[in-house]
Amino acid sequence: MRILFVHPNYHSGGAEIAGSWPPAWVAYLSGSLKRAGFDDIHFVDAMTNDLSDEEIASEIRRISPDVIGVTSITPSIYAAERILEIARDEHPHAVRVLGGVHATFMYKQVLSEAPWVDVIVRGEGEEIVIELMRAIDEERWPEDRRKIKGIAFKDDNQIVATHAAATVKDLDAIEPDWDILEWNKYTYVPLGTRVAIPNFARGCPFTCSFCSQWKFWRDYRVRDPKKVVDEIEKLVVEHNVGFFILADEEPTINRKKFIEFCNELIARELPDKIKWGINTRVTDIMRDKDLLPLYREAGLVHVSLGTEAAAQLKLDQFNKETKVNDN
Ligand code: B12
Ligand code: SF4
Repeated sequence: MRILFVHPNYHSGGAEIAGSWPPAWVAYLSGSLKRAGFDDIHFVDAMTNDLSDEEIASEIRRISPDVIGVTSITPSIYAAERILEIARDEHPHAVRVLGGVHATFMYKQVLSEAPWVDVIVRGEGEEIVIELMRAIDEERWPEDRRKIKGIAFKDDNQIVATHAAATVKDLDAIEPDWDILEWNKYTYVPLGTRVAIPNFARGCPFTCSFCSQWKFWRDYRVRDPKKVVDEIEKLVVEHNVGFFILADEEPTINRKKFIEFCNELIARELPDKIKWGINTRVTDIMRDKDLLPLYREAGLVHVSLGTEAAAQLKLDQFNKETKVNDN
C-alpha cells in the first residue's frame, strides 16, 4: 500500500525567518509505519519547496498513493484542506487523512467545512495511524472505522468521533524515520547549518488557559536521554545536522533527565558538532540558574520562554503559575 504525506504550503513569517524547518511529524509517523511493515511511504514538502496547487496536483498524480495524509496547525488549516480537495479531484480513490493539533480539536468544524476529508486522526499519530492503515490495507475501511480509537469522520450527515486513543506510553519505542526528509533543504540561518527537530519529552504538567498543548499531549512523558542522544548523534553523522530544537513544551521540568541528557551530549563530545535550542518555562530557568553553565557546555545556545504578559493579574487569569518578577 502506498502512503503519501504532504506538508501544506503555509508561511507565517515569524519564526520562519530563522530558517527552513523539517516537518518532524512525517519522520515520526513514517518511522512508526515502517516498523509496522508499511514501507512504500512518500513525502512532499509543499511548504519548504513552495509548491503551487498545480505542482501539488502533479506530485499526487505522479506518486499515485492509496492514502494521502496531511498535517494541520490552526493557521495552515485552509492550505491543508485544499491539498485534500486537490487529492479528491485528481486522485479520488486515495483515502484522505488529516492530522495535527488543529484537526484534533476542531474536527467538527473541519469535517463540516471540508467534507472531502475522509478521516481525522486526533492526537498523537504514531499508534492510531497504524490501526488506520491496517484497516485500509486489509479492506476493512470504511466498515471498521467505528472500531478505531482516536479518529473522527462523517457518516452520512453525522459527525462521529470514536473514543480517544491512549497517549503513546513507550516513547522509547518510537524511532523516527529521518531518512524520509530532503536534508539539503533544511537550514538554520543564524548558524548556517542543517537543522532538525527531535522530541525529548511530550506534554506539559501546567494548564495555562490559552494553551492547546497540555490538552493535546495529555500526560507528561520523557524519553531515555541516552536514546535521544543516539538519535542526535545519528542526525549529525548521517545527515550533517548542526543545530536542533527540541520539539517539546517543557524539556527541563524533569531536571534529573535533562541533566542526564546534557551530560550524555558532553560525554560524546557532541557540543563541538551540534548546538541546540529549547522552549521552556521561566520557572525552570529560575530553579536551575546554577545549571545554566552545564546547559551551555552541552551546546544549548537558544532558550525561548513564554512570558505571556507584563501584569500579574493577567498571568493569574491565564493560570500561568509564574511571577512578573521572574519574567
Ligand atoms: C518546532 C515548531 C515550529 C518550528 C518548525 C515548524 C515545522 N516545520 O514543523 C517553527 C519555529 C518554524 C515554527 C513556526 C510556527 N509555529 Co510552531 N511549533 C513547533 C513545535 C515546538 C514543535 C513541532 C513538532 O515538530 N512537534 C513534534 C511532532 C511529532 O508533533 P506534531 O507535529 O503535533 O505531530 C504529531 C501529531 O499532531 C500527529 N499528526 C500531525 N500531523 C499529522 C498528519 C497525519 C496524516 C496524521 C495521521 C497524524 C498527524 O502525529 C504526530 C506524531 O504524534 C510545536 C509545539 C509542539 N510541541 O508540537 C509548535 C506549534 C506547532 N507551532 C505553533 C505555531 C502557532 C507556529 C507559528 C504559526 C508561529 C508564528 N506565528 O509564526 C509558525 C508557523 C510556521 C509554519 N509555516 O508552519 C503552534 C500551533 C498552535 C495551533 N493551535 O495551531 C504550536 C502547537 C505551539 C503552540 N504555541 O501551541 N514552529
Ligand atoms: S506552560 Fe507553556 S506549554 Fe505548558 S500549558 Fe502553559 S503555555 Fe502551554
